[in-house]
Amino acid sequence: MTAVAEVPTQRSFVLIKPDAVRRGLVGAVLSRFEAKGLSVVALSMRQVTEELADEHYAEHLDRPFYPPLRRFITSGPSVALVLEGDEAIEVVRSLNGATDGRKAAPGTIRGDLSLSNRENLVHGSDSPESAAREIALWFPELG
Ligand code: IDP
Repeated sequence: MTAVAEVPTQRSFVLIKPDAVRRGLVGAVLSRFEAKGLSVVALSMRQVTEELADEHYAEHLDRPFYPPLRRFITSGPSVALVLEGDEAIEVVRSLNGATDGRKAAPGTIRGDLSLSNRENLVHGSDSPESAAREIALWFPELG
């Protein structure tokens, strides 16, 4: 009998960023994830503090783009989510599109709705390890 590869059910941490809230795109962004078949496990509107920004983006603290990124991510409320589904981490990344909205493929959230490398509407965990770290940071009650 041929072994069938298991498709892992995963959880991804997603942040709908302040530009999306300001532009009235929370519903449009969330709809894409729901329409794909991902389930909302947790959802919370948050004003990101500088401390939370530094923890969330710990790997980027020394990058030249970090100070303006921190100003942006703390510039207004965001919507934090945990989404669950088959291969949710990669599925979310592919729905989000490339980091730079100008280069992101049409059909992706960033490709259709963003013209910016910084104000790119949405964050999604980039690996199972990042997802576990980010979910514990943002939603410790899920642990
Ligand atoms: P990702 O969000 O697509 O995973 P990362 O490289 O993890 O991309 O960068 C985190 C965030 O930092 C990006 O989503 C974007 O908002 C911002 N960022 C990344 N690179 C640049 C840059 O070169 N200029 C300005 N902002 C950037």
